[in-house]
Amino acid sequence: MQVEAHLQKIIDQEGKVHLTLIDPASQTPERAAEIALAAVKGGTDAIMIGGSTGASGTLLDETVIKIKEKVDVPTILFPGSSAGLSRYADAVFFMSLLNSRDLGYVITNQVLGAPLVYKSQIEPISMAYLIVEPGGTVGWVGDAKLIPRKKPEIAAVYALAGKYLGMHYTYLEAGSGADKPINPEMIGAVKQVLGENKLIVGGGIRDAEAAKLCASAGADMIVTGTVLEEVRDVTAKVAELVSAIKR
Ligand code: 1GP
Repeated sequence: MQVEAHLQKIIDQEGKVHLTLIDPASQTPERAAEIALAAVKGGTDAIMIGGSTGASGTLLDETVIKIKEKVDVPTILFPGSSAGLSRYADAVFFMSLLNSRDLGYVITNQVLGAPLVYKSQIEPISMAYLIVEPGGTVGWVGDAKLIPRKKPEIAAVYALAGKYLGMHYTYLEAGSGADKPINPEMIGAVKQVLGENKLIVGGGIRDAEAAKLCASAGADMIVTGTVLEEVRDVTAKVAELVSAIKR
């Protein structure tokens, strides 16, 4: 499956993409697959699988396998390190945390992970990963020099550098479970410099209003994770988010 081309097609046809994030460390592989199936019924376009802590090894492999047994949409790895790779997934966000102070998250994990991606059938999708205040667990683990919420121009120059380095996607991350999503001013400033390159926004998006605000400001793809672990009716919640962002 050519995942990047598939997502582009959805953007061409429906305007925006919704991504469901599942952290293998948060539930059993069986429960992860149930959440994925419910999300697909609600209209999500792909399942992202990953997390900052504990999303590796057998648990990661089994989570990917179980999800793939239940759903047909692409599975995309969202690795916290080179340990976050699984040969069973369709694609990987091959990302560099550009605003990390730790070279490990900028390039070393990518070097360590590259051979597995090369040997497997996982499709790498190049991505600039930028962490904005408050940043949450991933900001701490990734030793990010957090981009201030009210400095859209800093996010924009990082995104521009990522684009010039050849990255196709840019991900603006507020941190999983953030109180508020990335603000529309920052999303707009980043999308303006990205042009046709794709912008993903995630962290703290819990309802239709927030999703719509991010999408209207310029996000091509919206990620939701935490809220789907919290609600009883995953299908209804995803349907609410999807209908808020799609044409
Ligand atoms: C985290 O951006 C994602 O990496 C999703 O955030 O869990 O807050 O939806 P939430």
